[in-house]
Amino acid sequence: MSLINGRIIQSISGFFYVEAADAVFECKAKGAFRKKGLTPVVGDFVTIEVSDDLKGTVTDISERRNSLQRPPVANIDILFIIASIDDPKPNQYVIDKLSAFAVFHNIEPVIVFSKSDLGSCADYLEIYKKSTLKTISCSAKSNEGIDEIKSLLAGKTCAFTGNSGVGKSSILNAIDPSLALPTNSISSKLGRGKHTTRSVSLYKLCDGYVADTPGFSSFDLEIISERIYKDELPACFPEFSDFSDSCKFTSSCSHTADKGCAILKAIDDGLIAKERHESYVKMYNEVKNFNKWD
Ligand SMILES: Nc1nc2c(ncn2[C@@H]2O[C@H](COP(=O)(O)OP(=O)(O)O)[C@@H](O)[C@H]2O)c(=O)[nH]1
Ligand SMILES: [Mg+2]
Ligand SMILES: [Zn+2]
Repeated sequence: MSLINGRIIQSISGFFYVEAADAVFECKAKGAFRKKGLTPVVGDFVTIEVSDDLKGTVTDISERRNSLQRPPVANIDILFIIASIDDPKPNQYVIDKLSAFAVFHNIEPVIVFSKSDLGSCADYLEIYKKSTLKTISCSAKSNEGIDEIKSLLAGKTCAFTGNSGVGKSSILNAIDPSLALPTNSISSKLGRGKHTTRSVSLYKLCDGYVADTPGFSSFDLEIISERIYKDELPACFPEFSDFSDSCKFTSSCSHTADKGCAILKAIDDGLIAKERHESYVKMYNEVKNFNKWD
């Protein structure tokens, strides 16, 4: 018996597949986790007790940097938010909501404007330039931006999200043709149905990991259902941080329309994009009645 450290890369009906010491071990979780209400998830860094050939028990779970519920996955470094410049057109509110969610969970959002061969994303880049969020213009057709995405993937655990049809599968295929993911796919819908039990996996891609394939379970917009409370929302818009402590009535300022709001002034001064603030206000109005004690 020996203890080794590894990472859960797949979970299927009670079994956890742990990559450790250049092998994959089929593991059960030790019973004590259940008493604590703790379930290992894909992406967890774990210690396993290896009994015999490639079988073992998860005995310890390292503290998670973040974790998502749908799909259940932990320790994500980057969320690639894909929005196509055309067919379908970008929905800025969706981009801002997803990026706010990522920031909230301590995940770096990278906004990818895809299908750059169909048009210019200059106007969007202008909006996001002041946001401090990373943006990439890319095309799976011309390969623009693909190397940049690759370089971000290296050594990281990532997830791709975005509406169906924006080109997620095409981008992943451009990064690694051996994935051969179906594109434009009804099959992705079929796949989704087939995988309703949601076995989750991490795939090796460019010296990094990608959570699932978008073929059957991208984050889509489901992740939005998790709650952010109104006092936590300003911090989800990184470009607000230089200003949010300077409002006249700091503790009560909602940064929506209040007198003496430093965020509103920064918009007037051209330091924060008004389009980003519009998304903030919209989100604020959605969450303002949530109470932590509900
Ligand atoms: N013009 C153009 N079309 C693309 C590009 N990437 C994907 N598409 C097309 O957009 C459609 C949806 O692509 P897909 O990768 O399946 O999107 P997904 O649903 O986000 O995985 C397909 O018809 C692709 O051929 C691109 O960079 N340029
Ligand atoms: Mg797809
Ligand atoms: Zn304010």
